[in-house]
Amino acid sequence: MKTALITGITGQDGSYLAEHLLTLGYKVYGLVRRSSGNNLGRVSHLLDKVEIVYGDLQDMSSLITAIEKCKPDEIYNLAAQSFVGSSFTMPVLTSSVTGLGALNLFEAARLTKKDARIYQASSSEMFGKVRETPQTEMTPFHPRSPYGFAKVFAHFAAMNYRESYGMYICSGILFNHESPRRGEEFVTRKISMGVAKIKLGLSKEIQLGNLDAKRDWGFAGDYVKVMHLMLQQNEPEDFVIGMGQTHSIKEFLDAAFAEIGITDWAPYVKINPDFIRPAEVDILIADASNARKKLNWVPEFNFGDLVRMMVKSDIELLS
Ligand code: NAP
Ligand code: F7E
Repeated sequence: MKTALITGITGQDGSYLAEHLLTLGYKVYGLVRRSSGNNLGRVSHLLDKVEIVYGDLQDMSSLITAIEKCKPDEIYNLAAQSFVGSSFTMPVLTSSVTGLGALNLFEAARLTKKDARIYQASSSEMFGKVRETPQTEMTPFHPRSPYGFAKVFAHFAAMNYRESYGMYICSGILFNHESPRRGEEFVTRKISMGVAKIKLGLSKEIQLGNLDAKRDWGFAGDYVKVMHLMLQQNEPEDFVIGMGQTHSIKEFLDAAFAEIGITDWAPYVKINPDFIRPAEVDILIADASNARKKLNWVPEFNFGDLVRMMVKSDIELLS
């Protein structure tokens, strides 16, 4: 039986990845940080199947203790301050957790379990002001937020630990992936939740920022499978993962409101300048042909399926 340690198990991806690895027969440990409230909501249904170890990416001794305890064959580093908007208001914390935190983990693994295979959650936000379209593994980075530059730091740290110490570390450069478990501050969930509230008469409007930005959106449940595949190759390699299709926020609104029979959503959407960022990533679109070819990765859910799933789930949740 293989053993995996997931940092960020309480997040969107961590919860889907834990389910996936349990299905594959893994012993799963999850690193959880201390909270004054309950941060185990997304994994509450798994608590009798996974083992929780307490620690924080900012505290290297807690990472060393966790790795010594779990002796993982595979480590999935999903923990991060992952919200781009908050990274502008908390740039130092974001750099500390999302950037230096990853380095703490690589160093802890180097010192205690150098042969563990490591997955690093890199991001399409590293491409930022894109230098070419679509983006591949070879596209240069030009991050546009503290979150983006913290991820670039972690990405290059992963590459250097691979090259300097021969460690098996892969970075998945994942484009936006969403689900009914997405945090409510992200635009897709904000829309699916807002549309559900409007449908149920609980709200009259959704307040948003820039509606012209375009993203390559997929389903998180599909994307965690590729994290596992990346750690099963003979040689470690970085991969771009996305659907290869881009949609604007307006197109997401079209599809979400269509689910409740509304074709003209303009009366329900207000622009609030508070949600416009100091710098924007205008358009992202992935060329994931390398992953499709080498990892045989085929996502099950397309853009329409995703929007339908999220709106339906939020209507059920609020009903
Ligand atoms: P998420 O829902 O925001 O989850 C983040 C996780 O990190 C949570 O479990 C959180 O714990 C944990 N965490 C935060 N600070 C921590 C710290 N100091 N020490 C230990 N744990 C900490 O993010 P996600 O959407 O699942 O994304 C997973 C990873 O993929 C992240 O690294 C993200 O940056 C990256 N990524 C995401 C996407 C996407 O579209 N979703 C795309 C590319 C890359 P709490 O529950 O206690 O807050
Ligand atoms: O914004 C625009 C916003 O916050 C998407 C994270 O998982 O994916 C995610 O980062 C777009 C941006 O995601 C609102 O300006 C308009 O252009 O849902 P988001 P993100 O910034 O793309 C990447 C790949 C990650 O790695 C990150 O961890 O939507 N937008 N109005 C808005 N965004 C939000 N949040 N709220 C609005 O009201």
